[in-house]
Amino acid sequence: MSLRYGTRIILRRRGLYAPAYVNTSQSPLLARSWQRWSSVAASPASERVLFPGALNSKFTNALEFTRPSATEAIPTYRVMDQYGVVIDEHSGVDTTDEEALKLYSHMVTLSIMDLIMFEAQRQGRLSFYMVSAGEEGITVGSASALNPSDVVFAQYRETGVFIQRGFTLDQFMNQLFSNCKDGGKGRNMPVHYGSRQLNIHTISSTLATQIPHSAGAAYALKLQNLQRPDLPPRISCCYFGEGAASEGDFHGALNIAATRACPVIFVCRNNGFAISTPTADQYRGDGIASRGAGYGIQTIRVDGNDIFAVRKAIKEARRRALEDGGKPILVEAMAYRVGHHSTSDDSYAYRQKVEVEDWKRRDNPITRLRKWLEDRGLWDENKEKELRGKARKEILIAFDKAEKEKKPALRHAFTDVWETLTEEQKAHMNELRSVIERYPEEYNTDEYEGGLDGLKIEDSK
Ligand SMILES: Cc1ncc(C[n+]2csc(CCOP(=O)(O)OP(=O)(O)O)c2C)c(N)n1
Repeated sequence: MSLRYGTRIILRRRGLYAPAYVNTSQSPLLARSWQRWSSVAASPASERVLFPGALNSKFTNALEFTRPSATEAIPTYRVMDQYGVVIDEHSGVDTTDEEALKLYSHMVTLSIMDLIMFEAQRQGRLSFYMVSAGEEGITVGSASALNPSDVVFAQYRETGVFIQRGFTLDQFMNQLFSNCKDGGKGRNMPVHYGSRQLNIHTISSTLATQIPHSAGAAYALKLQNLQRPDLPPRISCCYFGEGAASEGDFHGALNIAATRACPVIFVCRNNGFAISTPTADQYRGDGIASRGAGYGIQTIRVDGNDIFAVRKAIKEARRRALEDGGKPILVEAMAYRVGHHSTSDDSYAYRQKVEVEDWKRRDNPITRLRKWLEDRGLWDENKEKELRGKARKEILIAFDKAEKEKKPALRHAFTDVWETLTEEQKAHMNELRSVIERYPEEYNTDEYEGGLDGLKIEDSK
C-alpha cells in the first residue's frame, strides 16, 4: 500500500499539531495507536478536540449549554449619531464634501420618485410599485463603496443602488410603464429593473433566488480574478431582506460561498418586517448577523441610517472579500421599514401608525446626512428647496415621456425564449393574431408598437 493510502494521524510537537501520513498496515504498533486516537482527542492528555468537524474545541467537564440570551448582542457600527455628529473625530468620515452632496442628492431623488410613483400607482397609472423609505442610506451608501465593475444581485428594494450606479430616470420610467423602450421589453412587473451595462442582474421577486446566484457568480469571478491579474479584481454583492434570509437558498448560498471561498458581500437589509411578519415571528437569534459565524463568515452589523457607516463597512468588506483570493463577508444593515411593503400592502393592518410615525421622527438616513451637511455649512433651506424642485421636475418629465410611449411590439411576448422562434411559437402567434382579428372591439392593439403588425413572424427572430 502506498503512503498516500495510509492513515492520517496528528503528531503533537511542542504544543503544535503537525499532520502526517502513516502506512498503518506496515506497523501494528501504529495501528493500535491510531485506534487509540480515533476518539475526538489527539491523545489521552489532549486538552482540545482534534476532529475535522470542530477544530480546536476545548474539553470541559462543566455541563453547560450555550445560551444565546446570555451573550451580548452583536454591536452596531456607527460613524455619526442621529444628530449627524461624527462620533470619533479621529477616524472621521471617509467621504469628500462633493461625494457627500452627491449621496444626499441621490437619496432625496429616490425619496421623491417613491412618493410620485406610489401616488401614480394609486391613480391606476401603473400596476405596482415599492418604496425604499428609511432604507435609502443602505442602498445608496453601499453602492457608492463598490467598484462599477462589481456584479450586483438585488432583491427589489434596492432602487438606490440603481440610482447610485447611474440608471437614468428615463430607464426607471420606461421599466415602470413597461413601454417599448424598457430594456426588459415590458416582460416584468414594475421595479424589476436590470442593467447589463451597470453590471446589475435583473430583479427576480422570487425571494432569495439571487443569493445562490451571487455565490456562483462570485466563484466565477474568483477564477477570473486569478486568470486575469492584469484587470482590477471584482466581487459580487448581493442584497436581500431579513425575511428572505429565512429561505433555504440563503443557507445554501452562504455555506457554498464559505467553503469555496468566494469573493461576495452579502448585504442583509434588516427592516423589521417580511411584509406583515415582524422579526419576532421570523427568528429567535441575534438578527441575521449571528448566522455569519455559523458559516465561518466574517460579519459586521451596521446602522443603516448612517450612510457613512454603511460606506465604511462595505469598503472594508470589499477589501476583505478580495483577501487571500476571496472570501464571503456578511453585512447586516439595520433600518426600520417606514413605508408599506408595496402598493399591494396596507401596513396599518398589522402595525400601529404611531409606531411608524415614531420611527420616522426618531431617525432617518436623509435627515441625518442633512444635519451633517448643515453643520459643515454645505447645506441650507434654499439649497434643499432647489434640489427638491429640480428632482421633482426631472422625474415628472421622464414620467410624462415614458407614459406616452407605446407598449413593446406584441411579438415580444414570444421572442427571446429560444434563440429563434419554434414552430409551436409561430403557431401560437398566428392563433393570437386570428383571435385579435376576430374580436377587434375587445383588443386595442394601437397602444402596442406596430399595432397588429407587431405580431409579424418575419420580424421576429
Ligand atoms: C419564494 C417566495 N416566497 C414568498 C414570496 C412573497 N413575498 C414577497 S416579499 C416578501 C417579504 C420579504 O421580506 P424581506 O426579505 O424582509 O424584504 P423586505 O420586503 O422587508 O424588504 C414575501 C414573503 C415571494 N416573493 N417569494
